[in-house]
Amino acid sequence: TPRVFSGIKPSGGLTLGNYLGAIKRFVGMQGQMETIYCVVDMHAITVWQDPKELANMTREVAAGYLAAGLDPSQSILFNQSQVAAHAELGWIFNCVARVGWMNRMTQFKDKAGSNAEKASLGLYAYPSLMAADILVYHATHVPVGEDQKQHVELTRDIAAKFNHDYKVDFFPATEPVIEGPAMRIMNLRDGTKKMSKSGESDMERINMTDDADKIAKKFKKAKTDPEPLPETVEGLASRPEARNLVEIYAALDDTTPEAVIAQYPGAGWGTFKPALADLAVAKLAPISVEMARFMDDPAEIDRILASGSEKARAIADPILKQTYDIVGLLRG
Ligand code: AQP
Repeated sequence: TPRVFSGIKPSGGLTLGNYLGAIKRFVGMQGQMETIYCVVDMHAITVWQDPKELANMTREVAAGYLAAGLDPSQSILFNQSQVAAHAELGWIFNCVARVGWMNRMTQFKDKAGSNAEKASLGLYAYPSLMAADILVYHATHVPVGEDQKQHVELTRDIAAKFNHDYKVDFFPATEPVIEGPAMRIMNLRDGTKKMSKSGESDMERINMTDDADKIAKKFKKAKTDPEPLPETVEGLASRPEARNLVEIYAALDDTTPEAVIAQYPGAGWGTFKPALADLAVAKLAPISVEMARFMDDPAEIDRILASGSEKARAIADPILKQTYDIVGLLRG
């Protein structure tokens, strides 16, 4: 049976990239299949996190899920560290995955930068824990943005090697679900870099908690080339900043870049940017109001995460037990 798993790291405030590339699609899959959505706090600590901030950001990601429409009675919502099976299977996968595979992961290279020697071992092994997050539920579908595609492919490689080494047909081949116009939302100041929670400047990103003025200001200051919008989408080909703004508009409005260009053919930035800001405010404001309401009651968020963790353990623990049996690890 199809089962969806995905997660978001509480490594900073949620961005428009997380919303369009992940959360909005998580909501779209709810009710269609069994859905399990996690706040992956153990991934967040692969780089330094202030403990108080980590707890706060974990609640903020949960509040973002709830405010956008994830419903704890329809989806399992929880934080990773409350379900020990993720870490336990992660260790087994560290013994299945090869160092050479990890060396090919582009996200590690991006995040570790030129000083890989000083990166945490956890950051290096991150994709192996991510494979465990997915496979401890035998999840078949993982909605992610383009940036995570390589990690889901590695998950398939780990599952295949485990099945092959132990001569079993146990872990499924997971499909990354990457579709729609917003799979890679770019940084507003540099159209060749992705929009990230932990990017240097706040002006690079739209945060889900930004108010209308901030959103308008950030789009107004967003980098563009001096040309107006083209008459057809082909004209966006070598214009990363222009293409990004058109794709953001399309994703927010549930339409295609073609339709956006058809609506604003040849428009100048003085017309398009305010229209984009108005659309973003119209879509995000109701969610940010709800997020603030949830954040006012942290005990309620903690209760929802604890109850989701219990449901998650009910699926994960038997799969982990079977894995231990296959590997030959005794568990009475
Ligand atoms: N810019 C983006 N465009 C589309 N999708 C995105 N996602 C993140 N940024 C974009 C998707 O959001 C989900 C959660 O990502 P994550 O928090 O686990 O890790 P990340 O991809 O490393 O996100 P950030 O925002 O860039 O965090 P930091 O700066 O802390 O590393 C994933 O499905 C991701 O594809």
